[in-house]
Amino acid sequence: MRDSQPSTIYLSDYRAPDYLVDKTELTFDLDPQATLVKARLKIRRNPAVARAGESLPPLWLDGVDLELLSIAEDGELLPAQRYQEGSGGLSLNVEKPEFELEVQTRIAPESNTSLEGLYLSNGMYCTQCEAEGFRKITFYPDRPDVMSVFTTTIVAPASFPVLLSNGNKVDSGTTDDGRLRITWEDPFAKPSYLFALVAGDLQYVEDTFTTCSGRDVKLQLFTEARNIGKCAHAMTSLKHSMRWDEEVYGREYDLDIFMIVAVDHFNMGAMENKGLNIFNSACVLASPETATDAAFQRIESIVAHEYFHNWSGNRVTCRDWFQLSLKEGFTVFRDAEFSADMNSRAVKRIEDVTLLRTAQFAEDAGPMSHPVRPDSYMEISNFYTLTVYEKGAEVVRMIHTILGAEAFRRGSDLYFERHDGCAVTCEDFVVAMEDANGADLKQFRRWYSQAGTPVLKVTDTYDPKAARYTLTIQQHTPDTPGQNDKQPLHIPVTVGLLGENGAPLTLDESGVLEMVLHLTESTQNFHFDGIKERPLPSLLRGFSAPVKLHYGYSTEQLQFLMQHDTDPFNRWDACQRLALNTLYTLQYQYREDGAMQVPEGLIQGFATVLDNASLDPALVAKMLALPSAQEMAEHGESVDAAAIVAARDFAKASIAGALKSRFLSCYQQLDQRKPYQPSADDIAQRSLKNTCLAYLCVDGDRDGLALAKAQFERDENMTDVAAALGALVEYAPQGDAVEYLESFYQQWQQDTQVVETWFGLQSSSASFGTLERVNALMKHPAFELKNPNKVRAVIGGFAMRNFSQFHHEDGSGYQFLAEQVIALDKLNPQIASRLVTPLTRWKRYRAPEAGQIHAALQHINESGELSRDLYEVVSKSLS
Ligand code: B3K
Ligand code: ZN
Repeated sequence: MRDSQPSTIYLSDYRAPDYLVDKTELTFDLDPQATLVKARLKIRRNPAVARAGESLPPLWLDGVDLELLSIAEDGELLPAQRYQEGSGGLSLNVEKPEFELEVQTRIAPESNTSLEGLYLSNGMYCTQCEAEGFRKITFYPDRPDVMSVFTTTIVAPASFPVLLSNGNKVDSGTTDDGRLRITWEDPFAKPSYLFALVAGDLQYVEDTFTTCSGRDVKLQLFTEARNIGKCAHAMTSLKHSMRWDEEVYGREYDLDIFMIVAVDHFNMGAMENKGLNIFNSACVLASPETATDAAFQRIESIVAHEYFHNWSGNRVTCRDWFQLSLKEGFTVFRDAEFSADMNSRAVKRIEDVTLLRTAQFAEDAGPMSHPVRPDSYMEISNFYTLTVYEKGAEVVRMIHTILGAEAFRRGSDLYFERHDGCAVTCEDFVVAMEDANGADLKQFRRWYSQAGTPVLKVTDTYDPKAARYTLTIQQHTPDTPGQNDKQPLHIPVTVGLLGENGAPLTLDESGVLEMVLHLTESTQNFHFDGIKERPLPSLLRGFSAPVKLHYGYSTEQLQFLMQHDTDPFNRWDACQRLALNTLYTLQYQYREDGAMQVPEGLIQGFATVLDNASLDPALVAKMLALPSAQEMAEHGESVDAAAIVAARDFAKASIAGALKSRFLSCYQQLDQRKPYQPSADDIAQRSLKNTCLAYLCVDGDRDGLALAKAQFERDENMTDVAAALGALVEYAPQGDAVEYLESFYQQWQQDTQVVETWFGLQSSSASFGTLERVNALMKHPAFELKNPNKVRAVIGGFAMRNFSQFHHEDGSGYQFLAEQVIALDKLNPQIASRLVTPLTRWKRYRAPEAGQIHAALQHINESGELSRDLYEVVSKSLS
């Protein structure tokens, strides 16, 4: 436990900066243990807060893990009494309103395992500064509302031929002692969190993009030589993103060069540093032989996300970190729409909603629950959450739904024009949307400040005489830590009505078949006139708001919607509801007397879906996938992990048995040999084919396993190979599984990304990924506790994607995770704090598990001094 509690920072305490930094000149003399950093800063009193005749306040410079070598003002070394070095920074007594400060510090990138600031990855120097990493590089007002023009000079031995930073290269040469020296200048003022530096022995691929105004932009993707063949997909994705942002948002790229660098050691997916994006290798490198379709699609969306930040994040940035969703929610919405345009819109929506329902709703209902714009934090790194990102994107999507596409574009144009070059707030975004359209989003703003997932209860009545159909919708948002008595929200509910023959009914005299209901009261009635028959409502189409919706659909009604709804998302949703209802029944039966039986309704429903040749195969694959155990745990109270596992296993086996011949013929029909393309159509076909394969292998079916073995050995592309290997690992006799895994490893041991896939397949396998095997994987020579991807694959795969083994009744999974979190916290607090998430949900579980999980959390809490990151999550979870 800590001696002193880390302090809490409040949004309400925000003050504009006392000083501005007009110019920042940095010089790095790179060395693994003793990098010298010289920072020359042109500083002036912020006129917005200055008062006539005032005495000048001290200047605060953030600084962490820095060795201060010297500090000078206007060329004169400062005496010790002019400044005080304290924990987290340095305070300088200021004597004039404008001056130049020169600070020299020494840092040790090689010892930096937090992967924040300047660090080494496979011998390559790289940086990660968001949110507060720049203070680990030099003393600086490390806050996003201080925007400065940066010039960066890098000096390094000749064994580091590639030296990169933001902006344009303006000078290069060699020093007297033969080292390389390169200077970069970024003409756009930016906050320190967007600073980046890379130095290494790297190769690159290059392309050109001609912008809408006819400027040529050089595009370069840097990676270690062994990965140079894996860059094509990211480059194509980048060009698609650049064109899309011009066409859909009117946003043109601004510098003459755009660079991406792939790095193996990275805490998250990627980072949008101005002109020099740095990516986790797994989120940028791909080839058909080594990457799955899911990886191809992830790369496309992350490349787009980081590129889109150039406007939503960099040109217009956040005033303070409470406003994080201003850039992240908006940019996630932008990248989701891009992916929807490039691939299947319905499938993209289904994937995003699944993530929201499984993980964001759980966050909203857990101890770390916070609004899209949090009010307080101890450690900002803990607030890069699904709530800020995914729910934040839903909030932007709802504005889009409420205003309509054209009005939304007017709003975004005004937002970019009004705030270009500024650090602003979520409120500024909403005001721009209102001002551009004369709209009123007063009540809507509550989405930014109220935490928790709203629950909608819908009932209906039909009056045949008056031909009037009425929907009554009630809303309620549950209390969350620190927030009680929520006010009603403005919730857009998109609806359609289906007639008895399945055809859509017109909803008003204008003949529309779908409309947005604006729910603003706690309880509200919506009337539809001229309705000649009792309709079946299709509610919350496209998941028009991030809420839980209850309407008493019968099994027959859900089957009807699965067949007839014109909204593909709601077809899938009807199928999910049917599956969830079934799984709850099975869970109940399992607890009662263990005798389970899958109702005919679900099997019939699945059969109809498989037989419907007109459906997109990717949508069919999604419909056939049972809700995950994690999602079931999220929907339930007093969660019984064993019952969830038993219910899912039983349902899977029953469906597999009943529909075996259908799965087989569908598999055979789709198993066409053709060269790999990551196109939407081909991805859709492979996803349905491999869904069928997984069902065919359930319970070790010999015919199914033979198909999987053949597919594995054909070795055509990683999507098919990994799907086949996954099925074999799960269902083949364990001795065989070990052999397949070994031959796979022999083939791919040199490829970092494939080895990560190999780790993840094992640790997340319900039958194969026992704690014993996971412990063995952690001793494998390819495992590295200092590499977040390996940690996520092995420990994360087990704790977050292997429900049955992690929740083993002896509690060993929880103890294991606690030990790993304690060890990781000493190396990389951000990763430790993420990984502890499954333990924070202890209150949802029933008695034995809840106690065991709580004990594991207590153990972490008592293990010694925790990082601020981990302390915040653990202490909030225990309280
Ligand atoms: N902005 C970065 C995230 C930085 C996370 C720092 N802990 C990536 C992104 O959202 O685009
Ligand atoms: Zn982002």
